[in-house]
Amino acid sequence: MISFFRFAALFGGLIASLAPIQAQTLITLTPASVIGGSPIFFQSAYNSGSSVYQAGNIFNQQSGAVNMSTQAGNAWFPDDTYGLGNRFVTIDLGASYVLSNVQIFNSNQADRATGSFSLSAGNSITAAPTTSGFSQGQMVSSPTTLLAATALTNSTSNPVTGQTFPISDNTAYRYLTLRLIDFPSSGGFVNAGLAEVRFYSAIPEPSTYAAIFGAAALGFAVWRRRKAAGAAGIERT
Ligand SMILES: [Ca+2]
Repeated sequence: MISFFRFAALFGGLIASLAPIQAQTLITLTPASVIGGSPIFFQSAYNSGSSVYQAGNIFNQQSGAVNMSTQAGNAWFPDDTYGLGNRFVTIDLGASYVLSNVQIFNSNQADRATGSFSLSAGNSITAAPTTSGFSQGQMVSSPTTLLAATALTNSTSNPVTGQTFPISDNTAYRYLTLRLIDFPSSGGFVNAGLAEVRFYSAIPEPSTYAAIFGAAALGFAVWRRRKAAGAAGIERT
């Protein structure tokens, strides 16, 4: 008969084995997760009918290698027509998360440059001011800085090499602002080529909690059954 202590030890081992998953839970986003940013270009994925590279392209390759062999439609080349203040995107994670890190695939092809970015967060949004007749969608209200100016290095390889940046803030946030700070620009576009951005949560997804609870309930039921069998004189080992 399994003892309660043995059950507790087994369950403890299960929890310990899940610990690495907790630090690397991907929050899967889509182009529609971008709810604000550079005028007219912030939403959805690449529009093949123009030369626009929309911000939604940073969330269209959320698993596997980030392939830039067909660069059009895979990256965000921010519009810089309206100045530095417009080099940002507002991201809706869909729920509040404590973030453990952000992974950025910065595709700097031969005609691109390096620069730095910042990341801030909050739990409420407000309509962005309309600039030159264009709506910029939503902005994060009173954002907290998660990452101050942080350098992004070149990746000229294909697939693009990702760079991972740890986030130490333990507050759960739903909305993020990703801002490009000092990339040079030309021809009205910032010379950055953000291919993909992936956010990882420090807290298990609800499905992970369900798995933990399910395993605990199953283990406890087995323990109770064996205990009952033992009390009835049917010894099982
Ligand atoms: Ca992409």
